[in-house]
Amino acid sequence: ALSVSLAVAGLAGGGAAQAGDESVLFGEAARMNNDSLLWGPYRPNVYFGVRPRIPQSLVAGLMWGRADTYTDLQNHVRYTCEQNEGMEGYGWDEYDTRRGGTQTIHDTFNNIDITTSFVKVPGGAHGGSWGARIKGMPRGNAAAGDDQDGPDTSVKTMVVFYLAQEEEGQQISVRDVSGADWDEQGFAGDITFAGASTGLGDFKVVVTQGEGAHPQSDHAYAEERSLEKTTVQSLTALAEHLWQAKQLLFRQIKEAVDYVISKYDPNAAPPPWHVYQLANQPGSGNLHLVQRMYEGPFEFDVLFSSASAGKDLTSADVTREIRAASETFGARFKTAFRLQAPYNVDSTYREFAHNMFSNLIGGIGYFYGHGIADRSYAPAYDEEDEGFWEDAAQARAEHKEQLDGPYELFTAIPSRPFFPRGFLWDEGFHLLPISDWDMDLSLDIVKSWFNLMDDDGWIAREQILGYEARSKVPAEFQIQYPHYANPPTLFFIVDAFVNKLRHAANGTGGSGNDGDTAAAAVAGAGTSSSNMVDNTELGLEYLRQLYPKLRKQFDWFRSTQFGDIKSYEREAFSTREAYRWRGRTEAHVLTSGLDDYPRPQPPHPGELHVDLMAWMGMMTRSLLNVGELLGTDATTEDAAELRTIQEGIARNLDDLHWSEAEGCYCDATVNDYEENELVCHRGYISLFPLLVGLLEPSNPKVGRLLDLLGAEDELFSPHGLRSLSKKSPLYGTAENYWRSPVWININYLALVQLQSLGQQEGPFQARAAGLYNRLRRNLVDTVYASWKETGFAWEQYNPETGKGQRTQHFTGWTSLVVKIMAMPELDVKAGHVRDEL
Ligand code: 6A9
Repeated sequence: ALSVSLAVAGLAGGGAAQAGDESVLFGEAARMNNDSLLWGPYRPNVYFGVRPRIPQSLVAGLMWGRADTYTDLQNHVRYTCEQNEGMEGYGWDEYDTRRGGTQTIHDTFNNIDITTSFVKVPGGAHGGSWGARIKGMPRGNAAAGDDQDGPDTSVKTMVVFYLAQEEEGQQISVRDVSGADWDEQGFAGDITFAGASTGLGDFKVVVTQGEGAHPQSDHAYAEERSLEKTTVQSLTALAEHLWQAKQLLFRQIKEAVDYVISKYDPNAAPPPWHVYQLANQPGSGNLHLVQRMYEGPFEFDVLFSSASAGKDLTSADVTREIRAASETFGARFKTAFRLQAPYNVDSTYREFAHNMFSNLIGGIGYFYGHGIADRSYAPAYDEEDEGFWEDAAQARAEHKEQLDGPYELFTAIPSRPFFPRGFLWDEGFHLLPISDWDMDLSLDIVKSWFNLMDDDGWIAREQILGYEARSKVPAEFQIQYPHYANPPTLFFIVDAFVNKLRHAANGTGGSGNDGDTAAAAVAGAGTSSSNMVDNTELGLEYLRQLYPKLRKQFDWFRSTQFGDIKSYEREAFSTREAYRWRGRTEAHVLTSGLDDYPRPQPPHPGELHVDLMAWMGMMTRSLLNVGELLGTDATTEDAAELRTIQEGIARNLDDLHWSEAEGCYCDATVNDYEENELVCHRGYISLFPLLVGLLEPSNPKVGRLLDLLGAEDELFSPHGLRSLSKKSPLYGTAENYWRSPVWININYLALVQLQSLGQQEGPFQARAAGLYNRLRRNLVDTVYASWKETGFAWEQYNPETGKGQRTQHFTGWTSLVVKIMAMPELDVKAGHVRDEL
């Protein structure tokens, strides 16, 4: 309990979180709560990398590659996650942020399966200790066509594990070892490093000898460099270069190669696995490369022991913890996600669900560094005049962007190989399954995002923090603009939490999943999983501190994304509620999240966007809910104003955006004759007020929207809801990103609303229940089939074939499939439900 109240204290700091702001980020108080979250594979952009949630600290990572030929190793050393490296699937099979788990990497080119297990052991004053077990198991001998004959034990693999110290002025040193284990050629036993850093205190890292055979070389070079030995190179690099560990490794390998070339005739060179062996140069430095050459299977451990834990971690501890983590994971998963028929019988569905969820939660990362923003606040950015998008483009070209921050962010990510960084509206979706598993973890991430909010209430849509993150993004996409929004989905988590607290207060134990309570029971002693759901007082305190930030973001939306309705007969509207996404171009409204979804053409400053209006309605409702639960003076004072806004939104949604002719909601614009006009591109946008739950079940508009949603020649496909109606002239055109493909996040929203309609009395109950059951199965079956076939989750799904497409290994909101599997099938056969069908 103590640690939780301290964590809550961390939220109190106002304004943007700047590095060095002790109260918000680095205070001892915040650190204590961090304990069970301190360490993790928080570098999701690499196949396996460990770091703590501390800005400049110890980081570790793994690289490997096949060393059978000279060119194999040059071109196929694996480090950062990349698409199209011939991986036959990789990722976490089981992962729990507070304990650890196991990842498998099926590396077909290098003909090896790599397993990385990671476990944490609490203890001491610095976030405890951790262990990693790295295993390599050669795959079948494909070249010889005998896949079935078991592993190809002749595969030669170079493995490099590295440790780097990002903190200036802090070193790590190889500890003196007894002469027996060590000579100038390398190490024969365990290798021990010792170091210290501000956040971690003193620590020790052991890379164990482990097991595995080494390749042979009968070349004379063997006198100088023994393949039996592990070599260590201790280097000193510029701190900002440390993330480029692979380049630094290759620089050292080149030295080794040059040495061989200088010594031997190229026609009589040693074999590649010998040539690429690093010279053994152990010592002190901020980068230590530990290299081994293996033939066949191998295994070794990395044991990080925090000195204050008082006890060194051993391989036996790691073995025990890996087993315990796996047992706990399975038990906890069953209570957090009760898979429902027909997905509750076949164990491959369970494996699929474990995998999807573990990749989401195992993809959580910690990012630190500067972002880039254009804070020029140029007049053209007000986007007030006709032709505004051209003026804005001009202004963007003329203004110099600046470094912003540094900031830190703890967040899940959409995709490890392609988008390994925070995206604002993706995050609300990521946290939905994560909050079923560990609400406190979700709340910690929400807190991290709200600490990024600037004094105006703006949070940048895409968080590209630091050199490493920026290296993946073309320059023109790096700049964030403080007048650009993105859907406020973090409010989903606020809602989920408010509901939990309400149920806890009523003693009803919560609806749906009881993940937290159950999980806490299963996890038992030893994990410091604070629980703000059970401890209502702490939960309320968290919300009391978050509320002003939520309100501030809401005010930012209202003051920057307002719609211009002066050309409308304003008296007709109870308030001025009308909204427009800023930052649109002719082709894109990236800020809406639905990038190329068709919008009015040409863009017009009088344009109104129905999806944004719906999001504002959702935000208003959410603020009211928090306020009601808290019942503080401030929230009571806000309530009257918020209710007026809520009524205004409800009314203006219908007055400004509903088309009776089309039977759906539409964007609006001002046409050539200065008249207001609805622009209806039937698809996701047409459904938005329904998707975020703003419509009463008895509202006849619901019926019209279900017509659109359920029509097989419009949105309803065998693989989920299409983003645009199949009948739309723009269906599947141009970039075709949000113009036909099936997206799981929007489908999930639809499913939740269909379920709710299907469970309550109302004129559309039967229809909604039927659509719900079919949509649910279509979605799960589609994501499952592609996973079965390719080993991956995908960014979107083809509405015709159901195949996953665009970004591979998109483990972000596609993981919502886990929640979908845990949603109950509705009994449409019962009573009147059947009659209406
Ligand atoms: C640009 C590319 C090598 C696009 O999932 C993240 C976002 C969503 O928020 C959004 O709704 N994705 C969706 O329409 C991916 C955006 C990636 C932008 C990266 C640079 C690098 O090129």
